[in-house]
Parts: sequence; C-alpha cells; structure tokens
Amino acid sequence: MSNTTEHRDRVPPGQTLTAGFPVLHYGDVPYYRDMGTWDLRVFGLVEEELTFSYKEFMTLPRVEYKNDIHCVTTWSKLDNVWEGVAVSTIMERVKLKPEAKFVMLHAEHGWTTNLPIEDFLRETSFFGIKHNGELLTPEHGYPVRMVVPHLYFWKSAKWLRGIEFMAKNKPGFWERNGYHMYGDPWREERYDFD
Ligand SMILES: Nc1nc2c(c(=O)[nH]1)N[C@H]1C(S)=C(S)[C@@H](COP(=O)(O)O)O[C@H]1N2
Ligand SMILES: [Mo]
Repeated sequence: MSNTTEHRDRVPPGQTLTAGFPVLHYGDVPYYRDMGTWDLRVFGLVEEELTFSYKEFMTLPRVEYKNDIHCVTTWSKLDNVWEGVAVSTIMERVKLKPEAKFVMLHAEHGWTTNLPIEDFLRETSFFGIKHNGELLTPEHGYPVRMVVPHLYFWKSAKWLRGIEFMAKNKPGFWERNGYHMYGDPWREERYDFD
C-alpha cells in the first residue's frame, strides 16, 4: 500500500503503510495451557503490590480504542480497532509512591521495555485484549499486551505479566541492545548506538 496523500499526515517520516499485521518479537511465542497460572503483577514503587489473576483481569471493564501503530522496522498500520482495559482502571487501585517516574513493562520470558510514567498513563495507552474484533492471537500477545500507540510499537509489550514503577529510567531489552530509550516515531527515535 502506498502512502496516499490523505494519510500522509498520519504516517511518520521513514514509515510505509502495510495492510497486514506483521509479527515481530524476540524469542518464542508462549502458548498457555492453563490460565490458572497466569497473573499480572503491579509492583515496584507502590504502597501495596497488586496481582490480577486471569479471571480478575478479564472481568475488568473494557473500552474500544482506534489507533495507528508504527514499528521501528518502518511499517505502519492505520485504523486498528482494539478492545482493552484502560490504564486508569488499574491505576485506580494502585497508590504510587511519589518517587515513581518511570515504568518497566515485564513480559513472558523476562522480556522488558521501559517508558516514562506519563506515557504509560496517557489516555491513549491501554491493555489490549482484542484486535479488530478478535482475541489477540498467541503471536500478537495473547492474553494481554500493552498498547502505547504514540511510541514505536516495540514499547507495546506482548504477553504482559508485570508493571514495575521505578524512580529512574532503566533500559529494557531492546533499549539495552541499541534501541532508543524513548522511541518517538515523529522524531524518528529509532536507534541510539552511542
Ligand atoms: N514480549 C514482547 N513484546 C514485544 C516484542 C518482543 O520481542 N517481546 N517485540 C516488540 C516489537 S519490536 C514490535 S514491532 C511489536 C510487534 O507486535 P506484533 O507482532 O503484534 O506486530 O511487539 C513488541 N512487543
Ligand atoms: Mo519492532
């Protein structure tokens, strides 16, 4: 698909539109046999740690989101429709310590990615459960992935298992391996190999 004039203002520099939904990640796709062992842990600089079971998380209220996503490997996909849980729904139950300024998202197999707390708390960020009407496939992050559409898509951790609040910024998996600490697609913050 070409970058048509009507879409140009939605496509960041150096990106090309794709109609498909490419799969990109490091390591193996987790296939869960028993969701009874799945949990999502909220920890770090919080007054009290919180753990959601699969059942608890799936009964939280859902919101519909529409967005465009931009992968650092230069594909963009417009007009995604998602069903997910608002970050505020989780944060209503969490009392942050005042030092909390950054978030580390923890995925299955120890994969991580970092972002500033205000980007995590943005109203457009959410915990994705369905994409274009279907439950996430294992390849795309079943059962829950983070979605932070205003940053490159590697910040949108698939197979999310933990949310850690931190005082200082720390690099996650790709950030330790040369990706940018922030990853704004409009500024082409792709790699940072200094
Ligand atoms: N847990 C986990 N999440 C991840 C990754 C990964 O390697 N592990 N890769 C990221 C990268 S680099 C991209 S581009 C997107 C790709 O998401 P998709 O496969 O659903 O298109 O997932 C992100 N989330
Ligand atoms: Mo990526």
